[in-house]
Amino acid sequence: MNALSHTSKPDAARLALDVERVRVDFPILHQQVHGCPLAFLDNAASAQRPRQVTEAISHYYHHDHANVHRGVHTLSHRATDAYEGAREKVRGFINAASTSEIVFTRGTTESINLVAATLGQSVRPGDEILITHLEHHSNIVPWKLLCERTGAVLRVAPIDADGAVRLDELQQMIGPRTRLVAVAHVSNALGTVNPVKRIVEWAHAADVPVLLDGAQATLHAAVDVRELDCEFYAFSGHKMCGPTGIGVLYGKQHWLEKLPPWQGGGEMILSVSFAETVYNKLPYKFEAGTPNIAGAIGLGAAIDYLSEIGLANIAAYESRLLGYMTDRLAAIDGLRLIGTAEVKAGVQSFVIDGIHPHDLGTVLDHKGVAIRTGHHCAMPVMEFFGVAGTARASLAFYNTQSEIDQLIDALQVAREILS
Ligand code: C6P
Repeated sequence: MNALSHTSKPDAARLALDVERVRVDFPILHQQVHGCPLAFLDNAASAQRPRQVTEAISHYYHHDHANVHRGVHTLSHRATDAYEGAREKVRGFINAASTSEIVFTRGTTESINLVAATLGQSVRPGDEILITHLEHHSNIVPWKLLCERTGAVLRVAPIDADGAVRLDELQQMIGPRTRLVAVAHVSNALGTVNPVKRIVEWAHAADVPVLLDGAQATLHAAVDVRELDCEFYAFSGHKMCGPTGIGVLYGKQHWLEKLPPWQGGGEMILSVSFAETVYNKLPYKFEAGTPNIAGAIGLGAAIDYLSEIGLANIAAYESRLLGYMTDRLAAIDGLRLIGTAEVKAGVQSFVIDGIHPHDLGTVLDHKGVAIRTGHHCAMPVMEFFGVAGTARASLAFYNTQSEIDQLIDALQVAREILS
């Protein structure tokens, strides 16, 4: 059962994660910042890489690098095998039916733009794209651009004071003009986990496809695209212990087949003449140019790593850690939690009366604590809560309770200095 699901909880008796053992794999965590041990609590912006990922990348560059799908020589075969092997790992990780459904991109942003650009070619004036108020800019701006290009209308399902989507309203907004529902699986600013399976069911009842922005989901729990039944699922390697510059667009095969190609160039064609171009089969139709081979291999290594720890173990561990962090934050005088939905993953935003989040972030940095401050590329969320920005602590499975204690101690110091 999907651990980000609203219907099941992992079996606590089966779960175990030895955090001290895990931390050995992350050299970057073992350093001092401003004379204090680093407490890295900015994982929603980008998670850290274990040794296994960086070693897989350097092994590839030291032994196997060549261009893929192009050479008859040994190194090109090895590089192709490693690259396509990574695609198979991604397929297994999200339980897609076929590697044809796994398109490598630069990340979530590019994956969403790919769908907006290609699906957009058949969108007509008056058609509607439905998103929610808690989206990251990457799941807002491509749709706004599409609406400007086509005369379509962007509709936005509201959220409530806890930062949960108002589901009754969302369901009612799906109608005969809706061409796509595009929602975050997990909100980056609030940590809200959307009940995406239910949203997909509502959309499908009206024959509407669904794109899920999974940027903040894949590090925290198992994702099963066949169980979710979404048409598209977008995510980024760097948010799940893989490299930057690599990401994935999952698309159901018949949807990817009917979408036109996006970028043109080498690799995405079978034959080209000045009169006619025959496009390559899936997924290569959407992978123009030399791909990020090392990035894909690194992402494959990250998937191996996460799978070995076990996504159910990760979800259970993080859920306990998030509960501890939220309770301790809530006990601080003058601190307001932003994002208190019932089902959450890995993230807690907050503001402290009279203190600018950037000042807070700077004092925390001097205590070795890395958090993100600002609007988190989710300005409509900030506007809804009436704040210019928040401080946001975001967790990964290698964080510890003592790092959260360090955060709380640093916040107390910040309050004394800044209040
Ligand atoms: N959020 C954060 O600090 P890219 O940059 O393409 O890898 O991911 C974009 C993106 C899309 N959707 C969601 C829900 C996201 O959280 C992000 C990236 C980072 O919250 C950087 S702004």
